[in-house]
Formats: sequence, structure tokens, C-alpha cells
Amino acid sequence: MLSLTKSGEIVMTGSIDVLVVGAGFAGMYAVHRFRNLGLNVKALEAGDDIGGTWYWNRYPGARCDVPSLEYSFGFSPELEQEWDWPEVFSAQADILRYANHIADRFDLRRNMQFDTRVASVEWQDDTLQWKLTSEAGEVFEAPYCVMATGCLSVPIKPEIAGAASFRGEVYHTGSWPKEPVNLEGKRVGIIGTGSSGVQAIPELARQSGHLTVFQRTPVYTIPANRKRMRDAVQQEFREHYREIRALQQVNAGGVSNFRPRKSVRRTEEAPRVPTRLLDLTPEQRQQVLQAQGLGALLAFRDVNTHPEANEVANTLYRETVRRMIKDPATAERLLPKTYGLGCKRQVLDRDYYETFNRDDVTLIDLVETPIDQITDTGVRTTSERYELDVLIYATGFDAMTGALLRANIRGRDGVELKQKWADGPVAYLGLQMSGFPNLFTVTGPGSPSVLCNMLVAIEQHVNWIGDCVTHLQATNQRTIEPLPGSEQSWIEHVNSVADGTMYTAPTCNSWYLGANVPGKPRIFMPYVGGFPRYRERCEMEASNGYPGFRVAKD
Ligand code: N01
Repeated sequence: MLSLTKSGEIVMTGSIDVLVVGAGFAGMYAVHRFRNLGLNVKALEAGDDIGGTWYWNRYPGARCDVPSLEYSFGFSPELEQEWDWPEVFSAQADILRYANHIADRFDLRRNMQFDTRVASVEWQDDTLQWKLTSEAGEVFEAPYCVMATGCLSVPIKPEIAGAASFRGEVYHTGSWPKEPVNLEGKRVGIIGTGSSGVQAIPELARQSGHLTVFQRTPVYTIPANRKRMRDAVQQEFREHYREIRALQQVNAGGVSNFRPRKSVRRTEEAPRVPTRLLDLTPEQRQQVLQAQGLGALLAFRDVNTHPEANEVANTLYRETVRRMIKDPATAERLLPKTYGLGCKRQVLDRDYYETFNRDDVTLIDLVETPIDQITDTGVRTTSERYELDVLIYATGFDAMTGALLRANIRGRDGVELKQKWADGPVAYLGLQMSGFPNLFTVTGPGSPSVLCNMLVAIEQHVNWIGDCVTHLQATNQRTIEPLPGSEQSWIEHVNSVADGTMYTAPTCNSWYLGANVPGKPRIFMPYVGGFPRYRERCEMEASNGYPGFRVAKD
């Protein structure tokens, strides 16, 4: 119901129990789940349709790095049985098709409002409601608010002198247009060689006239599985989904690793590797690499924990890449040498290194020759000018906290989340912040989030939030928020499990640490202790009546 306040605001009143911000997979499942719990839910989405990450990241080559059959929802056995995945690892278009199928099948759009970017989220101390105001000035109120705003949803562009003067086409991989982009015959430049850049570069090289890659930090990347999905494999998954979902719950990354038994040929079985690289002789290491490729290096546990093993793996990696690149100088530029395997999010590629053997691709090392300026016609480095028709930024995201801080959230007594998080995110279980009652974050900082299969993490979070709201209603309580002590001890635990891993090595700079955003506090944001341990902690809270939280009537 809409009504007009004294100050002239249009307010949707009364009827909404839960406001959800975002209509990616998290927002979609939240709408479905809360509706099934009998709650009146409304999702507000900035884009003009569902899909979140998979709506915005339409750049050529965009794909998922989790197997399609695992990167799917488990809440509906019917959905599991009816959906067909064409490839073992899905392309963006297929994942968006899956998201659309879910939205249609469960009629989710009727509880969603699109083209509505939330500009502020404010707690009303007097009414115990969250008040959300859109950029267009529309106001929504509800007792509960769920931020389903994604971990990688705020694309960032570096500040480079002259950037605004460029007269060609400009794109960011993280907000790629819906309309087709024609690159045929064009001189294309791309800045950034993280996951997005590495996925896009081979495709851009195929589509454009000439591609210039501006690389600041070389990347460790391993070849992606590019198999078509076999009907027999899909069928076997369908027969075992309940077992697979149970296995996901006890796996650190939320992946079942289910190996089809009937439909996989013997030759496809990977030979077992020892868990420590340092236990292998140099000859055995070469044999493993030859048999299984670069990805095998990541299977050794000590590569992630032992600096010596990590350095052995880095050396093996570099030797392999040197053999793949025709021009030795280009090969040296492409080799990561300043940090180790496992520090950043592992990148998967299709033909990345091979692309640099093409005559129509040029690699510019920005450490040797930094960008001096972007001009009206291209990019000027300290040594040369590169004339371009198209400039693409693959420069990443203000990860994990960016979307939450951008929403201008104010809690009790008007305290800003920006203020609370000035030295880094402080939250309990990545679900709630003290001083911000009834505000929930899906896959927030301090939860496994980006280190877990996102769909598994999303379902677990949304189910927990749904149960929590149901508990409050059943017990006639009106608010829940973490106790400051629970929050503090959880953050200490999150930090302690990350210490000593490659993620936090002194040579490591990644978006996990906020290192890609100037001025962002250096804190390791996701929970590295594994999904099962985390899930059990959440379950313990719920089954013991939320001892780590303040549950109250005010
Ligand atoms: O972003 P990134 P991304 N001048 O931050 C460079 C997920 N994802 O969009 O390292 C020059 O990793 C920067 O260089 P440097 C996945 O979780 C998943 O690629 O800062 N270069 C780096 O090379 C991933 O980890 C998939 O020196 C500049 C790049 O831009 C996350 O999204 C696919 C620069 C940014 O890399 C983010 O990946 C795609 C400057 N001023 C994304 N500023 C899947 O496969 C930045 N760079 C599922």
C-alpha cells in the first residue's frame, strides 16, 4: 500500500515484512524462501531484470569456475530434475538462462521491483523498521532488511589521467552492455589481467582487429575444463542429487566432488596424487605435471601452506609457461614472480597463453612502461602511444564491502556502517552487525562467501535468516543483532585462520584483502576455515536460541 507522509514522501507501508536488496541468485532465493515462510517480501533491484553478477558480467568469454552441476540450487528437486546444462563449466549466457528459468518457474518477479537502486538504508529507532530510499526518492519500510547485494558487484575503474578524454568506446567487464558489442576490425585495448581479463582476452583477440593488453601484474592461470556435458553424466547427477547436496554440506568449498560412477569412462579418472609436493622427487613432479597439467599443482596441500613447497610449485609453473610462449621476452613478462600460487583467487582460462602467440595481440608490461595518460585517441605509456577504438577496463571490483557501504546504511542512533567499518568490516558470521538490528547480509564479510560454492553459501545464509525471522515472530521478539563480544571474537577467529596461509603472505595483494582499492583497510575478508565448520557455528546459534545475539522487544 502506498501513502503520503507529511513531508511529501511516498511510502509503501504496513504490508512488507522483509525488504531484500538485490535480485541476483541471493535475492531470488530470498524472495522464494521468505514467501514460502508466509512472509510478505519485496526485492529492489538496480538492474532491469534478475541475475546479479550474471546479468552484469556479459563480457566475451565470461564463465563460471565451479562445475555447472554443482553451481545450482538444491532447494527444489523438481528444478534439479528438469534443468539441462550444456557444458561441464557454464558460460555466462547459460547461467543467466538458468536464473531466468528459476524466476519464471517460481514466479519471483511478482515480488520484485527493477530499475530501483537503493540509495540509503536507515533504521528507525521509533518504529523499529528499516526505511529504504531509492535514488528516485521512493521509500519502502519493513521490520527486516536483507542485503543480497553480492560480493563482486561494484566495478571499479582506476583513476588514470585523461581517462575522460578518450573518444572511443569504453566498457567495463563488470558492467558489460546487454546489446551486442561489435569489435570486428577494431583496435581494442584492455587494462587488467585478473579472472575477467584472462577470460576475455582470448575472445577479444578473436573478435577484434588488434588487441593490446595492458598488464600490471601477471597472473597464475590454469586451463579450464571445456567439455560438453554428457547426457549420462547429467542423468547420474539427477539420480544422486540428495547425496550430492549432503556432500556439499561437508566440503570446505561447498562442492560435492561427486564422481559419476556408471557414466565416466575409466580413463577419465584422475590418478591420485600425494598430498605434499615436497614428498615428490623432481622427476615425479614432472610426471604429475605432464599427466595432469598445471592444475595439478593446486592439489598439493603444502603448496598453500609451506613457503618452500609454494616456491617449488611457482618454479614448475614458470617452466611450463615458458614452453608455451613463442617469444621469450613475452613469456618473461607473463610470468608472475612477485607473489606465489594461492595468494589470489585462482584463475581458469581457455587459450590464455596461446593468445600471446598471435600476431594481432600485443602485451604491454605496465611495470616496465607505466601508463602516462589516456588521450582522446588511446593510451600513452612512458615509452609509446597506442591508438585505440575501444578501451576495456577489466579492473575488478570493490569486493565484499563495496555494495554494502555504497548503500549508505545507518543503524541505531544514526550510526553509519561506514563509521563502524572504518578499519575494516566487523560482523558476526558475515550475517549481522551489532547496532544494525534486523539487518542481514547474505554472504557478507566474515563468512565463507567467495571461498565457497556461492549457491550453496547463499542457500545456507538465506535459510538461516528465514529461520531466524520465524523464531523472532514465534517468540514475539522484535529485534535481533549480534552482541559486540560475539562479533569481536568471530573477527579474531576469521583473522587467525587466515594467518599463515598464502592468502595473507606479506607478498600477497588481492581483492580478498581489499588491496585493489586505494585506502581500503587491509583485512582478509572471507572466512577461510571451511564451509562445514562455519555452518555448524551458525546452526549452533540457531539451535541454542541465539546466545551470541541480543534478541529483544526493542
Ligand atoms: O578483477 P581482479 P577481476 N592499472 O581484481 C588490474 C570473480 N570472477 O574482475 O593486480 C593497471 O582480480 C589489476 O592489476 P593488479 C573472481 O572471484 C570470477 O578480474 O592490481 N592495471 C588486475 O590485473 C575474481 O577473482 C570469474 O596489479 C590495473 C585487474 O586489473 C573476481 O571476480 C570470472 C589497474 C583486476 O583483477 C575479480 O576478478 C571473472 C591500474 N590502475 C571474475 N587497476 C569466474 O571465472 C587494476 N588493474 C567465475
